[in-house]
Amino acid sequence: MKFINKIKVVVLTTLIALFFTGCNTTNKIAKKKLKAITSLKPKEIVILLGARIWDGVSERQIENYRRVFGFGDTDKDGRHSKKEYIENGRYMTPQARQGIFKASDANNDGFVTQSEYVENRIITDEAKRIFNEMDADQNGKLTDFEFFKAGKIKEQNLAEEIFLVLDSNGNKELIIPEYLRVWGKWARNISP
Ligand SMILES: [Ca+2]
Ligand SMILES: [Ca+2]
Ligand SMILES: [Ca+2]
Repeated sequence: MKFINKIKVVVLTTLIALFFTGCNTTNKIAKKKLKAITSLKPKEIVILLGARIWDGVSERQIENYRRVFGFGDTDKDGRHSKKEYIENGRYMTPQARQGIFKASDANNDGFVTQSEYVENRIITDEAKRIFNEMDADQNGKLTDFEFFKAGKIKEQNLAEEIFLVLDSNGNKELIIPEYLRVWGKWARNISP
């Protein structure tokens, strides 16, 4: 019995050691690969990809976003609660609304104010438009080939690194929610 326990401990220790070695190796690879991208501020990356954020949106469009915000703010306190937006929302799935709510709530206080909402709409609507421009076959998936072919980033190393970071699950193609998770942070000048 004691012998078995000893073996268990040895196996466990080895597994833990292997796990940490694995993590270290991954970190080293990530650091080694990401060289060109580290010379840029997060926001500079989306600008290279064509983002203009506040400069790319008309006063009329902003007004429209504010109006849409107002429809969801049923108690008119100037912010969306989780109940107002996630539970009582009508567009998309509750899961999608939860993701959007979390991304919009920039200061993480559990409410989305009108300005947080408007900023998120500006960032994501523009990001989706840029995604669709690059998605040459219009199938809703942006492959690494399509991304490079779009030619927004001239420097190949940098283009590869940007794609690598956007492609969270490493399958060499991006879908909109995956792409927006990273883009949303970059556009707010936060490292993903
Ligand atoms: Ca409200
Ligand atoms: Ca908030
Ligand atoms: Ca495609």
